[in-house]
Amino acid sequence: GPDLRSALKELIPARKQELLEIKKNHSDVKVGDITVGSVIGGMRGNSSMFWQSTSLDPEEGIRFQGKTIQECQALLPSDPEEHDAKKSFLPESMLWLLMTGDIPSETQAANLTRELASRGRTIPKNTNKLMENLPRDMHPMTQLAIGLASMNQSSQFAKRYEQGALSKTDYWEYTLDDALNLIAALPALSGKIYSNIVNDGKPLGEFREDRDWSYNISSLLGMTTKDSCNRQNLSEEQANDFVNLMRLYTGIHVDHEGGNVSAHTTHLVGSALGDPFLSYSSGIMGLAGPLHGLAAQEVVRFLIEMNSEISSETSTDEIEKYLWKLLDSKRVVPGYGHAVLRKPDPRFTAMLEFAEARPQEFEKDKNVKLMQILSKIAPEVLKKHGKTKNPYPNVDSASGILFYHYGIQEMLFFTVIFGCSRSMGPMTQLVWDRIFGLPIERPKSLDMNALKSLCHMS
Ligand code: AMX
Repeated sequence: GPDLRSALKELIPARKQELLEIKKNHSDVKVGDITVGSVIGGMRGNSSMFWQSTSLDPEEGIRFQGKTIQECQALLPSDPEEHDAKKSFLPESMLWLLMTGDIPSETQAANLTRELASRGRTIPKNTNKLMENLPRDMHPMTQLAIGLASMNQSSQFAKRYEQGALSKTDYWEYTLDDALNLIAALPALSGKIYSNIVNDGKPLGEFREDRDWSYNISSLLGMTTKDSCNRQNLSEEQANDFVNLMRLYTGIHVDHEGGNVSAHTTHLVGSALGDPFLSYSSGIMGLAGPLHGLAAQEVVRFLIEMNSEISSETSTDEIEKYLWKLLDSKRVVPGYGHAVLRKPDPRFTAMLEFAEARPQEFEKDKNVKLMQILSKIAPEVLKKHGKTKNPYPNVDSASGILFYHYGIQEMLFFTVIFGCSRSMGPMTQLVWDRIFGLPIERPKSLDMNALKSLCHMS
C-alpha cells in the first residue's frame, strides 16, 4: 500500500501466524544457559529478548532488517529535492524499513515524510505551554522527557483504553497513531528545547509541512538559511550539508537491537501497556546516562583538550605520547572500544565518510582533523596496550565533533538529537509488541541466599 498503515495491515496476518507457530510448537527449544556471572553482570550474553527490526553482529555491527548501513545507503530513498544526497537517505525511509522489513518505494517514503510533517506541524497546547515554562537551565534530556510524558494526555491508545472500548486486536492501530505522533513531534520538541537553552525560549526557525523530518529538526535549531534565524551564518551549501548530516545521523542511530538501555526501557515500560509517550519518555531518561547516550560529549571534550596540549593536530608523535600518558594514568581513550562490537563501528565509518566527502569544509577544523588522524593512531596504541577487546573507534568518536563544527556546541544537547533518532526503533517494536500481543515483562530475580545456594556456598 501507499501508506504505512495499509502496508502493515497486509503483513500482519502472516507474521502473527509465524510467531504463533513458534510459540505453539517450539516453546521448549533452549536458547542458551544463564550463568551466575550473567545474573550479577548486567545480563551480558544472555539472549532473552524478542526484538523485531535490528540485530547487532560483533563483526559487522548493526543490521537494519538484515541490511548493513552501506546497503541502506544504497537502497533507501533520499530526499527527492536532494540531487547530491551523498548517501544521506531519509530517516523516514528507514522507519518504513524497520516497521515493514521492506525497502519503501519513492512514493511510500514521500508519503510517510508528508504524514510525519503533517502530524508534527503542531504539538499539543498543554505541552507547548509546559515547555515554555521550563527553567532555561534545566538539563535538555529532562526537558525532553517531560515534554514527551506530557503528550500522554493526547494519547489515542490511553484514551481508548481508559474508555474501556478497546479490543486487544485493535491496540496496535492506536499505538501506531501515537508512535507516529511522537516521532513527528520530535522536531518541534527538540527545537523548543534548543531555543530554551540558547535563545531564551524564542523560536529559532520555522516548521515546514512541505519538508522532511530532518530538515525540520535543522530548521528549528536555527540551522537552515531559508526558514531559520541562521545564527551560525551558514552558507547555502553548509546549511544543506548540515541537513544531510542530520539525515545521516538520525538515519543510522534509530536502533541498536533491543538490549541497550533506551530500547529495553521503552519496551519494558510499554509491556505494562503504558502508551508510547510514557514508554519512550522513560527510554529518554535511560539515554541520558553517561554510559549510554551522553558519551558523545566526552569525545568532544577530549579532542578539544588534546588539541590545546599538542603543537599541531598532525603531530603523530605528540598524539601517541598523549594517549600513552592517558593510559598510564589508568584512564580510557574516549570513543574507542565497545561492549559487543569487535570492529570499527560502521556508524562511525559513515560519519567519517561524511567528513571525508567534504574536504574543503573540514580542512581548517583542527578538531575534526584530529578525530580523523586519531582513528588511525589510537587503534595501534590500544593494540599495544593490549587490554581493550576492541581497539577501534565506536559510534561516539565522530558524531559530536561534526555537530560542533557547524555550531551546535552545547554538548548536553547532542543527546537530544540522539533521542530524536532513537525513537524510531523502539516505537517500531512497541507497535509490533501490540500486534503480537506480547505479555508484560517479568524476569525472575535471585537474592543473595539463592545465589549462594546455587554456588554451593554456606
Ligand atoms: N581505552 C583504554 N582502555 C580501554 C578502552 C579504551 N577506550 N576500552 C576498554 N578498555 C579497557 C577496559 O577498561 C578494561 O580494562 P580492565 O580490564 O582494567 O578493567 C579492558 O580494556 C577490557 O574492556 P573491554 O571488555 O574491551 O570493554 P568493556 O565491554 O568493559 O567496555 C566500553 C566497553 C565502551 C565501556 C569501553 O571500551 C570504554 O570505556 N571506552 C571508552 C569510553 C567510550 O568510548 N564510551 C562510549 C561507548 C559507546 C556507546 O556504547 N555509547
